Amino acid sequence: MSKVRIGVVGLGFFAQNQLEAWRVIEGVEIAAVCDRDPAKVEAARQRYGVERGYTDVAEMLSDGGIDAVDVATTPPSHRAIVEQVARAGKAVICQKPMAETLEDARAMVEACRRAGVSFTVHENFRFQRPMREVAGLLRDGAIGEPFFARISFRTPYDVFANQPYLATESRFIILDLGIHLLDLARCFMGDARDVSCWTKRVNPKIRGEDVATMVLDHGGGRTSIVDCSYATHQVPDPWPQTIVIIEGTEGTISLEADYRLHLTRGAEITTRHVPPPAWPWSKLPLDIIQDSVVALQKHWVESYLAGRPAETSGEDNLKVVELVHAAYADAERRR
Ligand code: NAD
Ligand code: 89Y
Repeated sequence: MSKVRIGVVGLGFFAQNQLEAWRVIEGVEIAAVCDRDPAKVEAARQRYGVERGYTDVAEMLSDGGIDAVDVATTPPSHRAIVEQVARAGKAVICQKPMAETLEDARAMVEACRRAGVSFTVHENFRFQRPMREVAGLLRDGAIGEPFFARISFRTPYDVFANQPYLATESRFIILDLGIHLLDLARCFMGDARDVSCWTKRVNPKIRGEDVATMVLDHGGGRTSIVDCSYATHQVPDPWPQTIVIIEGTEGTISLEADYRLHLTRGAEITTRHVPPPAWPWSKLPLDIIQDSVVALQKHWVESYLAGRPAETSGEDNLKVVELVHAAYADAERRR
């Protein structure tokens, strides 16, 4: 069977993980790379052994020979590129956040629906190995009916060193990082129907909020607290780990730092160590995210070949984008 031919657009900081992952996944090949910066195109062509390189998406698409486009540019460019790819009739994967505004996100989902192309968001936190384990326990009924969750990501990590654009955005932590945690909350507790939110900027050198606390109503008395901070003094720094607690009618699941997963039922506790598998390019402590990229992209290939939407389809992810904007609206109302 011929390989699925991927064109990767945006060859910056995070795309390197996506390119490494495509290389180890069976049944796909990187057919072309594209970035508006020619130096990055040349570097990616050399490093990943890709013949075709472009500085313009339109040119890459018109040359043909591509089945799907993986968009790893920064958010302001997402809508235009996704719509362009949809018009060309190709499947599209787009990094989170799908778009900066709800209006753009809705338009992107609609454009792909109208063009009849599959649209997936590269929402990878739910593909982290420990998160798959937690979801599996919930699915197996290990704690009965879940009624409370806390999903927490707090760190002093200097995230702006690798991603300087995050310091200048008027909206930072919910749109960039909270979006992953809100998706996890949905994944574990079901869709949310309401969100309350409080935000704060602690770091005076950045423009947006770097601390957020959100309370979600999942219906039927189920609630979750989703909290994140890039301003927390903490030693050792858990970055980039997410801490999870889920309480259910028959037990509690607790994912602590260093991937210790506890399952408590009555007076009994069982503990497992669930670290991510290592890849040749894994770089501690980012290995958890790097492995999730492989897992998501493998899932995408399986879904694409089976002709079904991926778990993180555009339509599904729109619900997370809606939550993000509802959270900002609530925080602004309180202010
Ligand atoms: P980056 O600035 O390092 O790279 C973006 C690249 O896109 C740059 O090389 C830029 O030249 C290129 N680009 C921008 N607009 C373009 C256009 N119209 N055509 C062609 N190339 C264009 O950014 P990054 O930190 O790699 O972030 C990229 C995306 O990845 C963002 O959406 C970010 O939120 C996401 N991200 C996800 C994770 C995760 O864990 N899922 C982690 C980091 C970043
Ligand atoms: O961009 C963000 C993401 O998606 O995961 C972590 C991150 O790199 C910084 O908050």
